[in-house]
Amino acid sequence: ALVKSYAAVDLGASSGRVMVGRVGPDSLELTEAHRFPNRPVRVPEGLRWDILSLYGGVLDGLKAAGQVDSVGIDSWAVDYGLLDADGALLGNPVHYRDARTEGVAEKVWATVPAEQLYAATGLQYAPFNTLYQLVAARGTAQLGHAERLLLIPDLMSYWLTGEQGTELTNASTTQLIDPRTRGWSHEVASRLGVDLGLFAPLRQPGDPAGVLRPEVLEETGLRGPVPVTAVGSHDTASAVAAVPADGERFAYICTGTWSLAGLELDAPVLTEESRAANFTNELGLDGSVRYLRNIMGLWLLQECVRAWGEPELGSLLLEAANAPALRSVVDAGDAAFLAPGRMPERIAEACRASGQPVPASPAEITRCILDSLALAHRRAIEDAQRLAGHPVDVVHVVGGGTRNALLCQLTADACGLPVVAGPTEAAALGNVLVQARAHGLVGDLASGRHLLTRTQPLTRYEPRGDTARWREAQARLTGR
Ligand code: ADP
Ligand code: LRH
Repeated sequence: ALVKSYAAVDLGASSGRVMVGRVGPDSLELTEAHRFPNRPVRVPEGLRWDILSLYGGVLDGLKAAGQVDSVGIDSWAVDYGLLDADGALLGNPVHYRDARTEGVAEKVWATVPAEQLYAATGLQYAPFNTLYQLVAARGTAQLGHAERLLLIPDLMSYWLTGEQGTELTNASTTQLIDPRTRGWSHEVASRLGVDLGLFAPLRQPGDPAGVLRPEVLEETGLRGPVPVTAVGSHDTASAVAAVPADGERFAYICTGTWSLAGLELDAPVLTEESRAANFTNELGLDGSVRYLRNIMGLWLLQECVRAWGEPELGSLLLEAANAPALRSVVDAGDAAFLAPGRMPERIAEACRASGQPVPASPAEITRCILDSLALAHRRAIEDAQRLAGHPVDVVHVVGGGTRNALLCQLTADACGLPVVAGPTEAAALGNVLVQARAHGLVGDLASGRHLLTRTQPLTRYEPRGDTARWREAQARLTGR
């Protein structure tokens, strides 16, 4: 049978990887060619991505992947590189956790009120939305010299091919796209003085995005031509494309550095109630909308583990499983946890401030984090169903957090719904599926998902016990 190979470059906030997907008429096999750390660097001017080291990792990964029929690239959202008139990168891309956007939203809302901004773009408030970053950068020498802005996956694609574009799913995280027309919001841009001419023309997932440059072929040992195919270049768009759901009555949680919890809809929800609940409408494949809330995710644990000197995760999670349940919880949706540093202390402080017992040992703090994440998952999925009028029977958990059985079980318990966990490398699989589809190997979103249910290992967790305990824990945080 005919089998094709696709390289999926997937850059997450904590690691980058190049995966190879082998796709046949009824088969899909994913293997890891190369994985490399993604370590942000703090320089005097702030927190930056080490973009050249990431690009080096991509090249190493393509070399390790060997001959493939196409390459697709996805990464975390919102961040970008600026190019000068010669096409050279101007400085290191700013990390979305950098402090430069503090206080910027208030300035933006003085010109375009938050209600109007939501009605026009459907994007939840997050300090790091590209729009706020661009307003924060106004007047800097770097932005003054910029002729082009490329989002991170588009920048990688440009370096690999020499061709520029702005892929739509990731563009929808800039807060400069109208989710109804799926085109630029000229009004928001002009009222806020953002030059849309900085952006390269929009591309749709599945569009051709050039071929690997001769120098890239030489460095990776690949035989040309190797096409690059635009995929859902926002990692969350790719991950949701690989949710192995059947039908429409499902919620998903993409768990990694973040937890992105919500629904797939066919139209945005732009009500005032939805804005107040901080739900976002990001654009997905085939006219779909990702209606979700950003939750701090395993970032909370990553930062603690870093503070504790990197103890082994497996034994820490075992101890956490035996620690008392729901003793203290924090609001895992709170942007107060966005910045790096002092995470165990910040979590302890939040517990103290809400009058709960203060977790002290790593096991207790880990349990507090996982209970808090499960609680935030519950709340997001409950709110999303209500706000969108879209009930669900099952919660699909994908991403790195599927390795955390305790988190999956607690999420099932908190939601009072079965959790189906897997695939772990969902973003890479969604990336592969869009490439395979562009080359005529798989059909629509639903048939790609069906292929996943037949080929990928999935684990089911049934809800245990009574959701009243979770309601009570929620009341400690919000009184509701
Ligand atoms: P991102 O794409 O945002 O970089 P991932 O989807 O790779 O994130 O998920 C990373 C997270 O997965 C880690 O923070 C960690 O909590 C979890 N994880 C990874 N490996 C394991 C493991 N062996 N056991 C439990 N959790 C794990
Ligand atoms: C996850 C993610 C998420 C964004 C955040 C900046 O990697 O793309 O969807 O909100 O990074």
